[in-house]
Amino acid sequence: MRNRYIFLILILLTLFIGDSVGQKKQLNIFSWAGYVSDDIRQGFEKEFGVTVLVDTFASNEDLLTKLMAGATGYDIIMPSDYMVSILIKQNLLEELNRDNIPNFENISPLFLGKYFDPENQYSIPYTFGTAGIAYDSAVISPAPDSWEVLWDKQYKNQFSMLDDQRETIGAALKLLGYSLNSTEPEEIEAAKNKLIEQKPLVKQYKSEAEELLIAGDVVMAHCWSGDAFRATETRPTIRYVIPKEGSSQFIDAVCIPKSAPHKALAEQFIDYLLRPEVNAKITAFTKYGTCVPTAKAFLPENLREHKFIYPPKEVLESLEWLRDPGDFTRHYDRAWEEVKAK
Ligand code: N2P
Repeated sequence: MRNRYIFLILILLTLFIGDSVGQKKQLNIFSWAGYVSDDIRQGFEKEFGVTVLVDTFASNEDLLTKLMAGATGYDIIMPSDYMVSILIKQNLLEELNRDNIPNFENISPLFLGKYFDPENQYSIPYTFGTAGIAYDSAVISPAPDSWEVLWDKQYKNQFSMLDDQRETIGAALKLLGYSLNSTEPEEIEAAKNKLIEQKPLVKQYKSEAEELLIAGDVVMAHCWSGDAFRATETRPTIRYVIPKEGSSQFIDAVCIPKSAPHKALAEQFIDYLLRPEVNAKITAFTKYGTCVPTAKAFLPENLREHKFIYPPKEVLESLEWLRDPGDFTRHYDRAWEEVKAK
């Protein structure tokens, strides 16, 4: 009899403990690789008594495809500027309730009211950066200053290109002297042909270029500024250049998808990210710029004004934002499919 009681109590205890663990709320983030540090994740988990899971995508188009295919379960997503406008148009984003995000006021006005979400009803900025070329100065000399270097046969199989249709078609468009946002079919055709011509030289199309640079798999990469910056920590001879023909700049945003299961928690997370000391951790980890000026006080000197993050004025003037080309997107889709299929 006594044994039976003990058995029953054990079962009840297991159920109870199991249940309270099962009840822990989960915040599901869908983001770029190398964007949410363990530090940020665990800080939120501890303070709010929840679990945070991070899943990654490699491009804005990947994110869109998954959301359009009905992916649910994500509470936080991190699209770039032009993709924010596309997601708004597709009615896939939840409006943010500013009352739940008091730290919104910490954001610099420089990063608010942009074309992709003029009232910031759906997005807050996470980081900003550029695309360019990272190269190992111990191997590549003279220092490249043009996209042309990515078509130079002597670097066959030694470099990677972003696995990103807008960025990579964009690099070819820029080399040809066109806009990143061209809506001229002949210009897209010319960029496509340029990329097909380049393809035999490319070691890999990969958006997480810092991994290739750090491993020494490539000595040059079409990549984003923060990823190049991160690679320099392991390989100090790595440099980053924004080609003279111009390139792209971006703001990556934080949004809540319409289908988010935990909206209130997602808003708490956004507010948490906007605390100056937490926001500083974003820059310290990703090596992209902070949109919260008071975060700079928590950053080491070298991250406050670094040229990888803050290019000089004449370089800034050569940058374009990627924009939603509307129905013309299918020309980009098709050109990219053809390049990848070759
Ligand atoms: C970080 C990727 C940066 C995203 N690994 C560029 N929008």
